[in-house]
Amino acid sequence: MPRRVFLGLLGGAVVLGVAAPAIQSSLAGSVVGGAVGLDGYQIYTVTGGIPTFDPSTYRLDVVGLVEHPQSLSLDGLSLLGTDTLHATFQCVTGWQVPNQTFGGVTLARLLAHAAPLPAARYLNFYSFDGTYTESLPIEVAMGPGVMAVTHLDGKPLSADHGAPVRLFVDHYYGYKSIKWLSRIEASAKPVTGYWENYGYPADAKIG
Ligand SMILES: Nc1nc2c(c(=O)[nH]1)N[C@H]1C(S)=C(S)[C@@H](COP(=O)(O)O)O[C@H]1N2
Ligand SMILES: [Mo]
Repeated sequence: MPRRVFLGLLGGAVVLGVAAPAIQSSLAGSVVGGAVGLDGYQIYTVTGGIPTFDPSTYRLDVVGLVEHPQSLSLDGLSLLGTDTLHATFQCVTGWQVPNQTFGGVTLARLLAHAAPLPAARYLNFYSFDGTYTESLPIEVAMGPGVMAVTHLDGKPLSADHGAPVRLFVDHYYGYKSIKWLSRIEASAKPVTGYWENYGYPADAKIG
């Protein structure tokens, strides 16, 4: 079975609410046992599809409890500079991809422009797939291993991997690394992450 079909089934089960967390884990496990992408990643999408975007109108919004809300175009984002991070990508289901080079802008740098207010305790993340959500405590998000990623191994991020911008959170399981990122909200409270709603721990730190 092509993995897209597999993931479509997984997404469908989630939408219908018929899959308990244990069943979902075993479905995710089945995907891992199936086709592996050429680059070693499994491509996951809870909606069953890869969302499209227009590079000329795409914006990454930084909103909520911030002094200076941002609405960054791709050019605006790249003008903030380029950070590079060498790390291993690791999914909670067991697969991992070592020696990855992520290019983009650390959230610390991004957030320096937005200037979070003292009441901001979390960053909440939203995908333009319309469904996936995640959060991080702001002190974690400000660390050196958390990046708005636009490049993987020197090439622009592919649509499958979350183009034009995905999060990468070093030392945390892959479900924190939301794809197709379009909104970052500084908040007093964390939003419930997509998988956290099905029982995955909100603190996804590895080890
Ligand atoms: N929008 C969105 N982001 C997502 C997911 C998803 O299904 N949708 N899956 C998460 C999980 S569980 C993992 S392991 C990684 C997988 O990244 P990849 O699809 O680039 O391999 O993306 C994370 N971010
Ligand atoms: Mo994952």
